Amino acid sequence: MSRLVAQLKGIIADRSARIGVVGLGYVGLPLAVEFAQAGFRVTGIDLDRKKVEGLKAGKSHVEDTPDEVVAPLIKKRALRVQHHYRSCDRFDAILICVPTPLRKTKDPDISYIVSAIEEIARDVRRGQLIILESTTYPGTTEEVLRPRLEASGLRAGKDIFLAFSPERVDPGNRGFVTRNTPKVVGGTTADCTDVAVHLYRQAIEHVHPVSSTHTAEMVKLLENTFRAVNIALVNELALMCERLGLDVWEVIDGASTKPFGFMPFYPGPGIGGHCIPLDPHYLSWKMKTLNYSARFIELASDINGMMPSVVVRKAGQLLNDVRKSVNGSRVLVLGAAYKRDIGDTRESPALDIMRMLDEQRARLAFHDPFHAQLRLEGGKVYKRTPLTAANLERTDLVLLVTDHSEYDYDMIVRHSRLILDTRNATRNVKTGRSRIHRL
Ligand code: SAJ
Repeated sequence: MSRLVAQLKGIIADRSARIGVVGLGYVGLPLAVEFAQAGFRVTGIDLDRKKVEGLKAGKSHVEDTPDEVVAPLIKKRALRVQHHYRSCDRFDAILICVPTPLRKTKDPDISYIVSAIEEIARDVRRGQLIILESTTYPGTTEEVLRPRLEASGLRAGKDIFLAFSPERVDPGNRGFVTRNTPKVVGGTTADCTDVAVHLYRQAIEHVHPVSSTHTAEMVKLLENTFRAVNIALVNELALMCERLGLDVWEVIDGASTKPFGFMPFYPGPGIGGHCIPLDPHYLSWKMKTLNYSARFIELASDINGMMPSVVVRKAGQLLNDVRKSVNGSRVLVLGAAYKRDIGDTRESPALDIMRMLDEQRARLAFHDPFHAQLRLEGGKVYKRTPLTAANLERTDLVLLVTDHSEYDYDMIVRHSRLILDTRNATRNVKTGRSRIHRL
């Protein structure tokens, strides 16, 4: 082991290592908190001054990392925050957790990674460990981060240490949090992997080393492509069952009795969030540069992407069956978030569904426990409609898009004339089944 590796591992072990976390969103803030709670002095960097000022006041902007966790760490200065990159050379380890969105063309947008690494490279010094956590295509760490760091003349694996470790934060998951979600780590060299694993092992229960940064980058893309493709499979199964006159939910429940070799996914109104709709496109984009077409990813994206239209088509059919048109009908959309029990509406299919219904001139209303109002892409703002028996009874079609646990589904069915349930959320409601239609 080189003297530098031994030295870095030493200050990690005795917690004297200073840690910088770049990006204080739903990934970076919980990560910064874990290392601060493990006894390190941690500095969070986020360019959003409002977030930084809020954190300085002990206020958290991340649902899963509440004020009562953040405030004491800020108070005892175990966690500091800043809205600039000044003096990054004081950190012994820097973890980069910035967004990796898609452009409108569904091409990767790694501009946040590039600006972060260019700021870090300005102050890079011998002995630093830099780890990228943002989901990206295989090769990003070696092709984008490494050259910018080595422009300093320092060599990765010799003078500095470079690794990739995919984030696995599942918003709203109370069972799996940063500390107890296994962490995959791959470095530019064996020494890079070694020091990165050593760092994570101070704050995370299970760390799984892999042989390279490319491998670690690909692990994450497999995880989320697996989900996107399997969700698309059951969405297509729903379309098949509709044509076969079968109940797709019953078919999936039947298949789920198989104790091995099967894992249930469920149809829905489409896919939302910051991971599943986006991450697989990082892989298909990379493969295009290698003249390979990632057909599963493209097909999954097409099928998942058409589900909002399927829902709107079905809503139109149901209204037509009771001699009503979408135009002028009162339609109440229940749930705006992309999945149950959280407020996040990023890429939410509910927004697409509302936009299409609005275009067809439905008399649209919405309810979501996490949102008092909603602004659609075109700028139209909807105030939340109270979820009362009276409002349900005056609605022509109730469209269940997000199956929040707090909804009283018996009450909803009891007072609704017509329901399109895209999540099978009313499966346990015994009465009024004739008013319920599902995907
Ligand atoms: N969805 C379906 N049918 C399913 C499962 C999901 O339509 O059977 C929809 C959801 O409603 C949502 C979208 O797909 O709109 C994505 O759902 P998700 O459960 O994958 O939730 P995410 O986006 O929060 O995914 C996160 C991911 N975590 C990370 O990327 C670190 C994912 O890898 C996790 O597996 C997932 O949480 C989880 O298990 O809950």
